[in-house]
Amino acid sequence: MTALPLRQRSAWLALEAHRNTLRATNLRTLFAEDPKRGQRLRAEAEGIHLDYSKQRVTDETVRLLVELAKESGLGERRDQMFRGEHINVSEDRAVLHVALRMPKSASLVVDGVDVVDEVHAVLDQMSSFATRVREGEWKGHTGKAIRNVVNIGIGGSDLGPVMAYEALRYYSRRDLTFHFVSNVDSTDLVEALRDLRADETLFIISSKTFGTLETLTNATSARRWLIEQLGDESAIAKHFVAVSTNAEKVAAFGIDPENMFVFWDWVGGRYSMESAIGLSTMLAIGPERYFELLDGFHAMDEHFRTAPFNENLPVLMGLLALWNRDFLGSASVGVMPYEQYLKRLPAYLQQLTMESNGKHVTLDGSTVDYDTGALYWGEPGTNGQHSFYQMIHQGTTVIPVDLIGFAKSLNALGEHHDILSSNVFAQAQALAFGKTADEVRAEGTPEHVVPHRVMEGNRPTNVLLAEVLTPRLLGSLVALYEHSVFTQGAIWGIDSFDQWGVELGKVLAVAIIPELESETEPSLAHDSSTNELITLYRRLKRNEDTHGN
Ligand code: G6Q
Repeated sequence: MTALPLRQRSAWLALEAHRNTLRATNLRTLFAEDPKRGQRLRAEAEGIHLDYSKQRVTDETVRLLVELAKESGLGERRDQMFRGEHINVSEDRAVLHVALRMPKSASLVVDGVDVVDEVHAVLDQMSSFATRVREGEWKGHTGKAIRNVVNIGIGGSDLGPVMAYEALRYYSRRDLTFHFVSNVDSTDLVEALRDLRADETLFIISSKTFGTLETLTNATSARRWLIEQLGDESAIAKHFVAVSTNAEKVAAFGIDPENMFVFWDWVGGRYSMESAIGLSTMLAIGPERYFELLDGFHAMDEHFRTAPFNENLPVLMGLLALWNRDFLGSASVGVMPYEQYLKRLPAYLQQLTMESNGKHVTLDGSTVDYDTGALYWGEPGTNGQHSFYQMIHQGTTVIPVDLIGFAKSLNALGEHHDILSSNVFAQAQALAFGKTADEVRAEGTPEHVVPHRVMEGNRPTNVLLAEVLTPRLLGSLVALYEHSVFTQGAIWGIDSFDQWGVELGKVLAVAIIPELESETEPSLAHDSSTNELITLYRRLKRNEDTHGN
């Protein structure tokens, strides 16, 4: 049965009417009228506790949102993903990152091939390679063990590895150093290599297509650096490995297919951190811990696949995000991990959410008449509190926030952790309940300052709380956000797995490169602004005095 257009579905219409009645109340009143609200509006899965009682919802909102998910065919679409159907319609591909974390004993046959067998064959290859490097058995060209690992990749081939490395640093080998080079800005590569010895350095060239200009440019310069340092082209064999779906291009680059770790076109770049793209993560934390990470992902996948929607953590998170976006008009979401090791999580989630759901047409190509993906951004707490939280508390735009906390620190030190965690709870409290003029006055505030100190409150938060950051927990947390994104995309009826806007960027610059490089003045046929900018750039580039050296 095809669902009606989104805004004509009965649950959508009911949610619009319901939203209008909710406008008359606020979180202060909702909590005052319902002392058990905080006990009830919560959910848990795989050790991640979600308190959504400080969202601007009631039981009725949640009931209607769950209705909307059902009416939109979320369950069927989820099952299609798990069956390996080509739900990425614009690229005609299956979407099977869930297969990357299935246990060896599982089986998923797609187009006649058991993809779980293929996944585990690569995991075995990665494990044996990682063990050899970690044990010092893999020798570099001059017979030295590897001490430095440099991952070269961009977008999905960088953000996952760097986020996971930072997140799991506590569990990583400290006698190995890890560097992540993504930007085609030469400074990124030059600074990463500055203090490294080539004979102890391993490069992982991570690129699904092996055709990405930034990555190939960095990889080519890294290869030149290595050959210059070691004086021998054959050194590449011991110092370069590739992670890709494209064996021909890897071979053409000069990397032995023996040193290649494959993945498949059914793994999207931003969903690839636990494919062979995670090789740097496995080198850092070792195969055993890497499998714990996969187990965490898989456990959340199973929860998403089987739990009823009203107890399903990713479904609830997705529905709340959709509620804030489409019914309360919030265009932006802040993600604030109160865990230093998760400092790159906001950047990772930014790609996951915005590249997946920043779409303007539905699966059949019709233009949407509702808002899709929000802007995601964030910083680790409590640093954000001393800068942009001002706007979250008192700005004219309501910004829902996910606050992510842990009950234990991996580096317990005096009272640091309780101070940190108190901020999670206090921020959620202040955002929800604010401060009235009377409360401000009661603090002895002079009358002319009172309006400035009033906080209107009623600002929604999710609080996600877990015991401690482990590889398993990280897997579950990332899968939680992945499936929340899926839930939203399924209701919006968009393709959350293509990225034509990103593809555009890959070709646009290529036309301009020769115009910047050309020795002779090129004839420019762009718009007048682009022509002027290119001409100015060429003039400034010729002006040797502007370097300051
Ligand atoms: C991810 C995107 C994009 C991609 C990069 C790198 O979903 O498609 O971020 O990961 O453009 O692409 P390659 O891995 O092919 O180099």
